Amino acid sequence: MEDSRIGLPIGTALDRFIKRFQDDFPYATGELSQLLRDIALAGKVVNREVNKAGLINLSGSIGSENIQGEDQQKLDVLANIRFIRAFTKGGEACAIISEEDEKVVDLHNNGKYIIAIDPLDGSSNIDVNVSIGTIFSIYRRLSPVGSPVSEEDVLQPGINQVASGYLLYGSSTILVYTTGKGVNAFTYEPTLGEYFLSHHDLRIPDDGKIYSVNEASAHSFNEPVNQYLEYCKKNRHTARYIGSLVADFHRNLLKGGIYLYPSTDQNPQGKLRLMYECNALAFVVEQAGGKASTGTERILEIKPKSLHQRCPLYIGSKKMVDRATSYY
Ligand code: AHM
Ligand code: MG
Repeated sequence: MEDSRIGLPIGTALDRFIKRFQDDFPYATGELSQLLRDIALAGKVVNREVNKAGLINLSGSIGSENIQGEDQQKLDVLANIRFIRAFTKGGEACAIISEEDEKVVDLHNNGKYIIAIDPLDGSSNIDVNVSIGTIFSIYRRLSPVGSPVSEEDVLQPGINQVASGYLLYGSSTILVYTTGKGVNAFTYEPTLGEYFLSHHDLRIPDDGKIYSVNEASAHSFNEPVNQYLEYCKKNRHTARYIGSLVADFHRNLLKGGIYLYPSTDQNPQGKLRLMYECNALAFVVEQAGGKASTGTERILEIKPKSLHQRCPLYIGSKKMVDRATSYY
């Protein structure tokens, strides 16, 4: 099956695809391509560890807590190490913002890119064989190479992303990313150790019937959210909630749907993190024709004030996000 628009067939290996489109990237020096390769490679390593987690007793808590006060799972820590190692060796990134690290990881090199990453999202699902994922954003540094990495470099709004995406370790492992020219997905073939183009120029359906929200918190949702949930029920929508953002998002991307994590009494700003969860998926969904909002504001336009800032998230099919936010 040859895709006439890009001249590359479904089944093209990731590396070949990246090479073919390298010149389309902003600045096109090959470093962004290399970063994507680094992410894909570290993703293979994490995929291997995720797959054997039950076997070698890697899963479960190690008793320490990360800076959000959440239980840190062993695989969270491992995934963080794998990705940071890949970026350190690669040399294209100068700084990393990670869910697992309180401060910016400054690599003290001449790299031009800043990475924001949630190395293993949905980690409470590891022990029960449910899909989990890695979420990443890539920014260009604003200060000149050679100078220290500045706060400006690190706290950039999502609209500045040059690439973003995620790896979903699910029934199969898939890498989905955008460099601002549509969204492509590559399914991992473990026996060959290679990713192949499986979804070219992904478009999220404009409308859908699936809504994904942790409704156990409905008592503390604000009125507009509950009004929208009422609408979903009256209009025979379908509730689907895995509890792994990447997995819920990916299903909705393919089938049409909306994912909501509004503010709650426990998490007044919402639970999800702007810099390494919301922005990356917001860039992907917009590139696929969907929308991402806090309820009142476009996610990609928020100017971050801190590394681990949270925000409410409404993300998915355009018409569903428009309807959900219309109650505000
Ligand atoms: P994590 O980064 O600690 O894994 O938390 C983020 C996860 C998302 O993947 C998921 O959608 C959400 O938290 C589930 O939260 P809740 O259990 O409150 O419904
Ligand atoms: Mg997370």
